[in-house]
Amino acid sequence: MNVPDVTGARLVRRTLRMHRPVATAHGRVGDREVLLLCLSDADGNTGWGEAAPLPGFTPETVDEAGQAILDWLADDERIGPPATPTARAAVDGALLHLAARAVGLPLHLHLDPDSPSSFAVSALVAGGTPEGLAAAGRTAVDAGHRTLKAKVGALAFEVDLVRVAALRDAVGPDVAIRLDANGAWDADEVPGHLERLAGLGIEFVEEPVAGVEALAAVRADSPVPIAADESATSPDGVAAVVGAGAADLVVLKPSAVGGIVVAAELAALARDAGLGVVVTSLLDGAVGVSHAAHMASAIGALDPAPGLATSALVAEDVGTPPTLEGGLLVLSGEDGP
Ligand code: OSB
Ligand code: MG
Repeated sequence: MNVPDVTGARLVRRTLRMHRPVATAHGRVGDREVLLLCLSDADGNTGWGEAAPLPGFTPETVDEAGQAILDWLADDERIGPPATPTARAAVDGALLHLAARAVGLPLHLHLDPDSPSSFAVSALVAGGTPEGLAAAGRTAVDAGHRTLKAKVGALAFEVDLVRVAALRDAVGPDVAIRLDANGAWDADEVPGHLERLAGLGIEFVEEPVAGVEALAAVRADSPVPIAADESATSPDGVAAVVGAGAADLVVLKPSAVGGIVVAAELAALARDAGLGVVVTSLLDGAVGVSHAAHMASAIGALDPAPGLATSALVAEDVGTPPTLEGGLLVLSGEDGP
């Protein structure tokens, strides 16, 4: 990376407020504190980055991320990036954003001049009841989405099966539906679950079970493609997934794995092994979603559709996210804080 000459820095803490908590098999994701880092150069250009730790999905607290960013700022030599992933995401994001602003380009065009400024994204649809999930699916499809994602694994499987069947019924056969169990299902029950879900036409299931070995065992006979998410958050994790044949795809959340640079490395590792790559958000604020979206465009990870429509779930954001127009995410140099 071409490191810009940073002459000023500001770190602010903000609250990211959701319309309502998002239910996952690891618990609910509600309002949380995030950090925004603003770096500037001698010409007055600014670049923004975000650290948005999420308990259960990232190792550090927001205070630890803040300290790691302050340590990085205090280190005149800038020897290496922060070791905590969300702090690194903020630092690398702000540096790349600053470099793009300094040459007057939206970040994705700075990273790859031929990358597209809009692309289709998956919508995360929520609803504990079959009717609720079906209604959310219809709303998303009416808004233009052709890919939907639903969380499973927080309720009894029989309930999830009825929910997903209602969603399929509501949106018809041509809309892609992906599911995410966040590792919650019992290993011995997963094959039966996947057999029964397969009839509903499922694009893929994320982390049906926890752990690389368990994923590999499940994938060997799975009628549904398997995606690794929590198991693929580091180079070692992706290598283990690839080595064990544990997944057909990896889900990469730049904000959780260490930012744009690390996520691009993980994507390359996965692709070199023939795996698909799905770029998603960690229910990030506007800056994190924007950076993930610019990266997805720049590395051409646009099919399967990135899971980057999550700003619609945010009631009070930390800036202006990329806009959603008819199921497409539209990037500009203006999205961000
Ligand atoms: O497991 O994919 C996840 C958001 C926060 C924390 C974990 C996850 C998510 C998402 C993001 O589901 C949306 C998406 O992947 O489409
Ligand atoms: Mg997931």
